[in-house]
Amino acid sequence: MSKVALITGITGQDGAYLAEFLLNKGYTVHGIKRRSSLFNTDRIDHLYQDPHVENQRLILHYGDLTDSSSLVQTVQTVQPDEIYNLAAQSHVAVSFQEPEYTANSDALGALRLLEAIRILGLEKKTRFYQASTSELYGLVQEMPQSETTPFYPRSPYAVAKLYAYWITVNYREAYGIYACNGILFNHESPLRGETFVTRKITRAIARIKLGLQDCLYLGNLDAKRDWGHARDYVEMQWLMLQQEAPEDFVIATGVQYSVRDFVNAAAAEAGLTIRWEGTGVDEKGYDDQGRCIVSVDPRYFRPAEVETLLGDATKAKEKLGWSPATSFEALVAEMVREDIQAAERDELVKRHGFSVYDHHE
Ligand code: NDP
Ligand code: GDR
Repeated sequence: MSKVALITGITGQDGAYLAEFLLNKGYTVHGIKRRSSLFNTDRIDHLYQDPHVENQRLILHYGDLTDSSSLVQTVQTVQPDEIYNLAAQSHVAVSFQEPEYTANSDALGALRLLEAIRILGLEKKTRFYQASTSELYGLVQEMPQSETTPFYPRSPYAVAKLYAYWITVNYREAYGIYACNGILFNHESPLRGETFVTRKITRAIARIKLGLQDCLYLGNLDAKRDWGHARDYVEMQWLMLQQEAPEDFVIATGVQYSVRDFVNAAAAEAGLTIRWEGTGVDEKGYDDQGRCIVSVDPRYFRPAEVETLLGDATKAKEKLGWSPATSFEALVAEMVREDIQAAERDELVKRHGFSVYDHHE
């Protein structure tokens, strides 16, 4: 019998990589997707299996982290060996605009799933992975950050994830559920949502290169992050559920770059060089021909910022034998390459007289 996994957030960046990873390992994969007025399965369409064929190994269920009844029903139907709770309102800046919804989905969503395991008597069967985050460190208390670094969340998102972190630990200790937190630092890919800074940069650089966009507007260029590749990080999510005893792990590359460094690397990958001038809100980046292609826009500043994150993944390296396979340079190159291909398609469409729309978010 193949193992059965249930992934919440299967339509997101990590959900797509994890679903593919688990299918390749022989799992039957169930995913929870939200009802949307448009198709929202783009990232997993290549894995889609017709529900009319026999032995379907990828099965989607409608559900929502804010709706206990859908979660209990799905867990009961699926009887999963492993649950990966990846669903979340995952955008830090948006969490300042939707704090209550973020708490409901990101904090209480984890509780609802753990309660489903408990109510259905699956404490000994179902293992639980919680997508915890380096945002828990927020206003960092030490450099680099490890499993023992104190938390200091700086956004409604991070505060909600703090609850989810502790409720996972609590259900492990109180009910003996195999439940653990992966404290993952930022991880990116060509599947990254377009409004996170890395993808926003690679997409804009590609479009500027092809004449589809004039300027990239960004917020805090000095913010520093430890950026890895999502494909590497989902393997770790699985590894964490294969140990004898449940534990929490930091996952990170141990290397840090600023947002400005990321812009420079992406531009170089696309054959552009940027000359920076000015400081703070007046900082701008110019190309070889003196055109302003990057500009700071204070609308992207956050009410409270996380200035610097750098992870220490020694425990994962030692206990799980895990280390990231993709370098910063390779990550940037892959993202820029894929966004140039997408921009080339748009450019072709535009050249043939059709409209191409853009978002500035
Ligand atoms: P994405 O934003 O790409 O995906 C989030 C997923 O959650 C999507 O499938 C989304 O559905 C779904 N979702 C959102 N709200 C709900 C809800 N109320 N009910 C059910 N599903 C919902 O995030 P990532 O894949 O990047 O991240 C995965 C998880 O890991 C998240 O919990 C995130 O907070 C956490 N994390 C991410 C890190 C990163 O750097 N990527 C680092 C550390 C933690 P839809 O497609 O319909 O929007
Ligand atoms: P983050 O990722 O907040 O770390 O959360 P994001 O890419 O949104 O921001 C990283 C840093 O870049 C700065 N920044 C901008 N950010 C965005 N989105 N847009 C801009 O224009 C911009 N300009 C500068 C931000 O201020 C910030 O300092 C991500 C999410 O995936 C979370 O779900 C996850 O938990 C953490 O990573 C780890």
